[in-house]
Amino acid sequence: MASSHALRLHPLLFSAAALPAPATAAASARGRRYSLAVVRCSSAAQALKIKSIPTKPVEGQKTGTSGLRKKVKVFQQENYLANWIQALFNSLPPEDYVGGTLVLGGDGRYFNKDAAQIITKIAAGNGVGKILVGRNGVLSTPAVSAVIRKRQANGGFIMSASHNPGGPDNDWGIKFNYSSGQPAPETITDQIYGNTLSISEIKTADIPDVDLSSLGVVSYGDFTVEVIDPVLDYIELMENVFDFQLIKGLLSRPDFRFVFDAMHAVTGAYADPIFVEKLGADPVESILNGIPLEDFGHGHPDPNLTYAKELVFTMFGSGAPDFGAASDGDGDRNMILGRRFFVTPSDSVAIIAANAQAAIPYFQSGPKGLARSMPTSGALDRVADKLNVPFFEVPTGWKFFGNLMDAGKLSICGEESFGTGSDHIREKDGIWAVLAWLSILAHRNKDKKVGERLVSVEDVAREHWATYGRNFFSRYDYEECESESANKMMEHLRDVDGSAVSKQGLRFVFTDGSRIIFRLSGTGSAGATIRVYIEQFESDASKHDLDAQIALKPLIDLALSISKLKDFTGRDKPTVIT
Ligand code: VG1
Ligand code: CO
Repeated sequence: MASSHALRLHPLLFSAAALPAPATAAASARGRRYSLAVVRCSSAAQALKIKSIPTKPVEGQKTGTSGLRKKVKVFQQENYLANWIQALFNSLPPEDYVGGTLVLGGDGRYFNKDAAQIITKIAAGNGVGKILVGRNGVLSTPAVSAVIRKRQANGGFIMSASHNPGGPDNDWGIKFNYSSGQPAPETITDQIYGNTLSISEIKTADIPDVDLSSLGVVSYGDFTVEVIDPVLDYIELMENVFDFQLIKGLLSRPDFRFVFDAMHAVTGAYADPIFVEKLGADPVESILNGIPLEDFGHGHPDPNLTYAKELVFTMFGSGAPDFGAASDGDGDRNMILGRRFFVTPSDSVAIIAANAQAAIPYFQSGPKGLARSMPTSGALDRVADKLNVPFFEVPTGWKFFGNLMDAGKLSICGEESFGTGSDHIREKDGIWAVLAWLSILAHRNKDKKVGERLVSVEDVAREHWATYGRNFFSRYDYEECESESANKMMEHLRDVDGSAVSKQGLRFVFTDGSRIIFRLSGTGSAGATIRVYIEQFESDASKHDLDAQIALKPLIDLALSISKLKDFTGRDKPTVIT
């Protein structure tokens, strides 16, 4: 098989132009029931004093796949963050922020508290009317998107490096979302970068640090900061999208066991109020690592088979629960597991799309359209075909889905990198994906009596493959390789057919539809991460049982040999296999 692939490969370049258009947080989440009693309200009547601080450009402030991500120590350099924030205001039309409202939140990682004060003061210094900030600066990425939309804000800041580790020696990041709740498009991020290269002045308000620890409103002249509950708006939205009674019926069954791993990251603040308090999951067994910590408990908050170790151990061990899930640093990714069964994210989005109309009230008229990022497997394409709805392929990164959603053409979409979501907001949404899966299982099992065999996660996936065929998929990540050798490897691959450079990566598509894709990550903060994506379709149900690593072995071997990956990088094993 490998040699026939080798003879018929057609390297294609992917071009964007071709496309259609902390402990305290958990405690405060619990405390929200009493929150109305502690609302502060104060104002300092005098006019706001604005200071102008001279500054110099700093190199390297170009945003990647999702915002600006660097080591904390880099962000702690004088004016490093302030420069970027001021460059952002210099890039936006004044009518988009002067007198307007911006949302501010983050995943609770180290440096967020300092950053929240810096951002608030520069926003005030540039004429922003109001900052809506999550208590203690906490808001998950999907919650920021939800709050922007619900409160009709002009945009918002997300303080997070997402799945990258946190703490004084690790990563920090910042991202700006626009009024639809969607990550700023490249036109804006390119302008911000341009402005970081010529910046000479930072405008900041001369106000004291704002107390973000309790709910309330405080004003300085015309500028207001409102500290909001990080969970309430988001829960309300989830209750509108899903049938909570249906899910509660499943989670309170004595014969269904559920576990969610918050990885000591932001969803720790959301998991208990949603899964336990609202939906009746077991308060003792169901939440793992539920206390958000500034360094994620020294963990790597990336919900995959390598880094979500505790969950994987639980779900693949004896006496495993029926359903397991995890989310990342900022709560936008998800991993779905059944008992001793991994649902690959490319399959997960396809399965959610195929079952959405039946199981999720928000989609009762059926999805309007479906979309995936380029390296994500074609499983979703087959569902779009069958449902007879429009289908779109976009480059890697959630910012490319928003316009299609705003145009009413897209309801459900996903990325192979554990990102799944819909047009209820403009970000991928980890808890949404978990609730979507629980809805599917609840729907399938709603008439099952206790003691009857329940339809499992694995059953749902196998049925899906039997209907649509199986797109075997795997991704190999080689993290923190030496940048120069990674670039040389990509150049070597381009030389395979002499094609031009494309920042979206390089893909080899075979006549049977199999694909090998090579990409360099745009979210790392040190060295280069090489991603190799491998996909092969199998319609024959008798072969669906195969382990993906076995089914894909010939293609994987071919990918490693044509890229000469080992020669270039010296790596003989990937850091992460999905
Ligand atoms: C990765 C993923 C991409 C995702 C991005 C942001 O980017 O591959 O699909 O959109 O992270 O996700 P890259 O360039 O490293 O491959 V998150 O949860 O880190 O904001
Ligand atoms: Co994330």
